[in-house]
Amino acid sequence: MSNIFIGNREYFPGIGQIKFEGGSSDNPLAFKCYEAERMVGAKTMRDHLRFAVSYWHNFCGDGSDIFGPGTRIHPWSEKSNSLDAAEDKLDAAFEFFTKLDVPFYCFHDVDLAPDGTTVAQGESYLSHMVELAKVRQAATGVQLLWGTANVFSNPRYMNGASTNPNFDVVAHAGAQVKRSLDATAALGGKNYVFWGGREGYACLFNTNTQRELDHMGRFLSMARDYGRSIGFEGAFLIEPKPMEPMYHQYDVDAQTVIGFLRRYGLENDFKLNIEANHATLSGHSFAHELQMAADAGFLGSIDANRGNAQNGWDTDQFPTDLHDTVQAMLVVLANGGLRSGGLNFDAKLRRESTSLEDMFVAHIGGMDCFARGLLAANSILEKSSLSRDKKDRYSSFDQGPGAVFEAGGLSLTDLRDHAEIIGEPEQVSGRQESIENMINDHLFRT
Ligand code: XUL
Ligand code: CO
Repeated sequence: MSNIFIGNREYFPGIGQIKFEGGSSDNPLAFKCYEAERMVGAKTMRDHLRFAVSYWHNFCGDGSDIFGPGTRIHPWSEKSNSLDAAEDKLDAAFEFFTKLDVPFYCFHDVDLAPDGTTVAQGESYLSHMVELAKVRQAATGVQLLWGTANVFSNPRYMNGASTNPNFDVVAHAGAQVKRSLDATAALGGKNYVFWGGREGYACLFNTNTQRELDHMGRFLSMARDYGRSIGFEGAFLIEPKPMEPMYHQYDVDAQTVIGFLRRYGLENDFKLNIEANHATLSGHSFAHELQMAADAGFLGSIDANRGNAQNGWDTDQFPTDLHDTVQAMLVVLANGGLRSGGLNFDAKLRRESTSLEDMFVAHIGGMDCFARGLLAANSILEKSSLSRDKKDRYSSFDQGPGAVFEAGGLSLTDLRDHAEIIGEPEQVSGRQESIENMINDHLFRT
């Protein structure tokens, strides 16, 4: 990948190519563990982790929150014409991707191009920006992990997008998803994401949940059919989240979404994009959500971030918790990797982190955190007895009546008769503490 910036302005002066310097380096602008070409098992770190930078948090978000305006000044947002500003933002984004040396990025339609005041104008702005992005992708080798439509910010979506009670709003959501699918396909996107930001309700009294869920199923089928008709071959991904902004969102968690996809016949084209902070919002752990998705064959991609143990909202902090990343990478490795998915940092700087350098530092920390998680998980799988012990724990189902039970060959009466014959089962320790200690031992060996 060449380290270039296109256009006539450097947006991150003084910051060069971020390099691997190893664990003894004190340089905040260097990788301590992530070494893109290092082999871990059969693949490089780059191919295992497939890192992506999110367009919205870095190049659009400026630190504003509901209590106050932004705190970061973006040199790419100076132009008053919104299309000119979008072009500058694109140059800044590709400079950032290449200096950080990430293979992928992700965007919403309105991150890349201004929304426009009519459907046709929005389409033409987006296709203009797609042509520019295409040139920059070709020049740098950075690829699109996924595209998506922002069908939750515009006030028209206050009661939902595909689940809106007003068909006219559903049609606008269709127009936006169509243009976003066009953009994603044109840029060779590996996946297309649906996060149902306002697909849910604020008040059950005024909501026909059955009809809204049917509408969402219909809408997603139409999007799938359109995507396939224009040659998009990637995976469609649903990103579960239980709440925020709505009181209740339909895509609560992995198991809920998998049930929904099967109910509406979408299981062959759709997978899940699991976000760490959404997992904890739904009362689960990040690893739990990954495991549920992987078990059912629905693990598509990951939005990497973390929440905050003290608050109950989506803080979208950069991942720094090694236990989280080890557990996540154990699931990913056992799954045989992320395939067309990747690790997208759906994470934002704190409002108080006001320097543009902080953007690099935050990503470097997140990348090192997942690289350490990868090394520890790989070491656990290769050198410890974890996989074998887990398998042995279920050995009573590998032969004899246990195997017949799994195959569906026993009745409830057969279970009763077996219980009477064997008497009280032998007690077997789950050895949780021993496993937890072993995981820490491997973490500090990497
Ligand atoms: C919101 C969220 C989104 C999706 C894409 O919580 O995670 O940024 O990832 O719309
Ligand atoms: Co997300």
